[in-house]
Amino acid sequence: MYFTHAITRLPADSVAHGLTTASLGAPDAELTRQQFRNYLDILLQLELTVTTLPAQPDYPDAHFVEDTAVLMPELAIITNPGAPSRRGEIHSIAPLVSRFRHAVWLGEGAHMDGGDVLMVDKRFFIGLSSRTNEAGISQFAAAVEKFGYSVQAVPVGAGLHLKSIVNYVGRNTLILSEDAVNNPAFSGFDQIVLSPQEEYAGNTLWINDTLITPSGYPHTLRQLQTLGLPIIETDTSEIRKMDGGLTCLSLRF
Ligand code: CIR
Repeated sequence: MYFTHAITRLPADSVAHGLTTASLGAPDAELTRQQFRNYLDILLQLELTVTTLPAQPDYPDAHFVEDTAVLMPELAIITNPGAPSRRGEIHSIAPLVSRFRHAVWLGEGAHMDGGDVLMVDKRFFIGLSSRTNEAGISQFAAAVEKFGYSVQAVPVGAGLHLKSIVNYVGRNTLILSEDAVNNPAFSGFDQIVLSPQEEYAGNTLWINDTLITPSGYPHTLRQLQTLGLPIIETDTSEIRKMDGGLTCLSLRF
């Protein structure tokens, strides 16, 4: 998958009012924006065309745009986010996504966060989580299977989303938590297993064969270096305080 575009949203001053389980204290809004700007610089350095939407102060989680849509070459799914406080975010994302892709909306009672959707070529692994339900996965599958995609549900125990604990990092390799290692869904891949103290670094983002990884996770960095791909480290301390990571901050297509 080669990406040419990204959609992002500026974090609002109200970021600290978003949802979190992290117990790491309140994020600083200005430092959040600085870390976001550094992230934009990386996307631009990778030659993506980036569209950045204005901040949405009434939706303090809205800069985690990944949760609102899933884009593939043939279509886009507009999700119905699992957290009630985030459902309104889709109304400002959908018109923009619709400029690039035919958009299919999940219906009533079907819930999904894009953070649960891991796409590897024509395969989707979708976390069955506190945010994504079976109806969400089956409606998603009905929309994408006709384009030759397979969909496999993966129950998520620990962590907010599937991609909080499993990500694709190129070279037929997944980076994943110890909990996910023995999941048969992932048996066909080479695996980089995260040490429990560095689990957060599992949210490493693979874009056009470059890896973007949070700074401050030296063991994971050494493991990633074995892949031989260029690696960019960036500080996400404030994003992490709100349960966010590098994948959440953009929609890539
Ligand atoms: C939330 O709880 O919804 C946000 N505070 C964090 C969302 C992170 N999104 C992602 O990992 N895709």
